[in-house]
Amino acid sequence: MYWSKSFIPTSKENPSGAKIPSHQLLIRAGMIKQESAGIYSWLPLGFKVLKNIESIVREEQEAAGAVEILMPTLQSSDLWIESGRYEGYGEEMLRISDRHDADLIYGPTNEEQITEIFRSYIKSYKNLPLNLFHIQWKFRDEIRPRFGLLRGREFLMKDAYSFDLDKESAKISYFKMFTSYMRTFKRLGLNAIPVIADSGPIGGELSHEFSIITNTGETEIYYDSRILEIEDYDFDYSKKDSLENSYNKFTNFYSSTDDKHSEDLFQKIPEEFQNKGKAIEIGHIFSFGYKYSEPMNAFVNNDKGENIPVYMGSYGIGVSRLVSAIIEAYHDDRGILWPISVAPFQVGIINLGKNDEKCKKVSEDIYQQLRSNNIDVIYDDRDESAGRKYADMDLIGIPYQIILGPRDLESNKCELKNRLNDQRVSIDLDNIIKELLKLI
Ligand code: 5CA
Repeated sequence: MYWSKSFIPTSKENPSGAKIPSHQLLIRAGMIKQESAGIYSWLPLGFKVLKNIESIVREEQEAAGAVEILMPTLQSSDLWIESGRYEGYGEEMLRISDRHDADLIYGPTNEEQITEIFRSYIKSYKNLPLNLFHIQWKFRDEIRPRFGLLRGREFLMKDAYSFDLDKESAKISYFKMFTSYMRTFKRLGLNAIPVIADSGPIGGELSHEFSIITNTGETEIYYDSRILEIEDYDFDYSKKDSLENSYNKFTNFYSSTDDKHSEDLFQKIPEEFQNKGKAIEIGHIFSFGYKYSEPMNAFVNNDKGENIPVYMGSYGIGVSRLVSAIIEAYHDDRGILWPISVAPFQVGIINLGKNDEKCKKVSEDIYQQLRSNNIDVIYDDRDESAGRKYADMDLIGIPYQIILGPRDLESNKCELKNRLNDQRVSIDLDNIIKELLKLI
């Protein structure tokens, strides 16, 4: 992408009303634009990051055996009356009437809708287990939308729903999602902590939140810091033992949200590992059994011919919230430090000799070489000062930056800067692709 032909409205000013770094930086880097409270447009750079996160989430859901569908944003309120949640969900739910006075709601979550799909087609244990997911916009009329994408009203969620014959096999579905979440967050550059959680309006006995520690988090969690040292991402989805081992490794250490916290258990952790911190919840999983299948009549025949309700769970990841959460974890005073896996571009080219023909030619040449090697690159070809170009490239957080100036070119060299550690190395122009391919 040529910077001059893209649409990246960066700004030096901190937007008024944006209180936390991710919100400020998303606006300053020209990634999102607020349209009304908690509702945003996605500008090119923000949209690219959102899509990158979505791809990783999708790949890991599919690896764990979940199958993608797409449900509508608008749902019939009849379904919610059937499940018994229509009244209880309260003012967070946006209710709409169409021209025929039919009552609709803008989905804040999809348990009812998916149960309706399931019961329309599946009647036998032979089709179980099944896990269906979608990545779709949700609307929750939050009383206090704030912190940009962290607590929006319209937000993108990945939600998966599992269907099993009984509680025992539902455990395997839960382990699969639990472990796949750990892998997903690792790939996004995040050290997520699984935390025993309250199941709130979704319901059920077993529930975990996945949180990252940042000093701007909205909730507080208590945890054993040894949980952050576990490196176990090689489990085998086809083997129950392997999944259960991995699940146990993480859950054997104490961790809890505020409302489930037990000071007695916490005090049993050796003192040097006792930790408490502000956290952002990036995912939440639930096993709630028959809460929707019973009232909504989602029954299957078992191998004895008995008709029994299907055992369900649901598994959410805040895809748009993750854009902010990653920035909270990765930024400095100059801007964003994207992990390469989600960066809007992997490499940026800064041409410092805007009136120098040789600089222009070499920049263009390197740009084309990177593109033909499938490296995602942005070339800052604008008629701007060196200072502005450096500042903007750091603000938008491009991980590897190639800096081309007339002086370096005389000796056939350029600079390669690593945004994360700020190191700069001088590299022979002929080696630049080889070096980048090693890094990316
Ligand atoms: N149906 C279940 C799981 S599929 C569910 O709705 N779970 S949830 O309420 O916990 O939401 C799932 C994830 O969506 C949360 O972990 C969080 O990361 C994200 N999320 C929830 N509310 C918001 C919001 N207002 N703004 C941005 N992300 C949100």
